Amino acid sequence: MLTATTQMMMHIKATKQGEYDRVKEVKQFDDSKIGVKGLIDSGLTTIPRFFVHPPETLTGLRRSTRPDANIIPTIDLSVPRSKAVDQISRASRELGFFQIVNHGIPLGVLERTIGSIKAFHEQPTEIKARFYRRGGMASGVSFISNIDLLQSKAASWRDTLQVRLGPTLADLEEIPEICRNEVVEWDSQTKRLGDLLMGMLCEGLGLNTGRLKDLTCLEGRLMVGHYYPYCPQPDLTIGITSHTDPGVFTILLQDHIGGLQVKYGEEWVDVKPVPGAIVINIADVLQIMSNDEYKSVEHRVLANPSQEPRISIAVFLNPTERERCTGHCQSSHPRRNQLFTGSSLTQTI
Ligand SMILES: O=C(O)CCC(=O)C(=O)O
Repeated sequence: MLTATTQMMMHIKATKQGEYDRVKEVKQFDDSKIGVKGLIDSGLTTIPRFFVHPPETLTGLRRSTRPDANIIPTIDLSVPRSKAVDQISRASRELGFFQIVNHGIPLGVLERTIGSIKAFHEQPTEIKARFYRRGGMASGVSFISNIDLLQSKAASWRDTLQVRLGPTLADLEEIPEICRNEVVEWDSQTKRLGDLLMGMLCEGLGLNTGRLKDLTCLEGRLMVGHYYPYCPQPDLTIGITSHTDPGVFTILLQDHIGGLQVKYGEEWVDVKPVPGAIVINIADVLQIMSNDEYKSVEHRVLANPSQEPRISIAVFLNPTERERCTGHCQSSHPRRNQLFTGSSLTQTI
């Protein structure tokens, strides 16, 4: 019997020689459940055509060459709180991104968390395939290659494990055993850190420390564990296309490989991996709630040219009662919102 990988490879070969049927090729890839990692493991040396992005995405895909490329600040949380709040507030207003060190999460936990997500993705396809599901997270867990595979114009070079952390953690039996303990630990660590940062971000706006938390902003939490395998043609595709995050803010752990870039004016700057650091970025809801004081900024990840895979783990913080936070405002450039209802930033609803 032919394996899913062999069938997939035969199909790609056939379509290379004959007519290109994009819909069929995408479906075959999705049905195979092998993910991008499976393609690379099968010995593929050129990327399937549906991963090739249009020129507007591919132009300027390179690591930053700016002399001041290290523009994203690293903030030490062990300094006096008022000083850290000032630095966080400035970075959130000017760049929408910063890194933090001395955040209270031990290095061993960071390493174990990354290691467990890597281990999940490096399991045999048959094991991962049990979690491969598209269209909903009823169980709170899914493994998938390209969440938007069926809608997007071009696929991106990464696979993802998603786990719902809050308001209620996914059932423990649903979380893959290989990373279960680490995901549970990461949930409690990022909840504590999220609470701390949320308070500091409020203070940076002149608000009561608990304001965002009272508005349910710490409750909805989704974790995504990305795996960016080696890409043989990194100039033709991307790891994640340019986007902003929809929630309040994001807590991102990345390994040492690099590839995350942030829009800075008309340029893209690298978020260089700093050992032991965690990346924080402001997301759309907080930009709206802060009347554009804090910025939700476009970011992307380059396809990974290194033989070693890149791992990153994002926890998205979302309000469970979004309307209380943003009203009916859909735009990221509102005139006014529910957080600041009067002339004073400290006035609350
Ligand atoms: O992998 C990364 O560094 C960024 C991930 C990201 O932007 C996302 O999951 O939305």
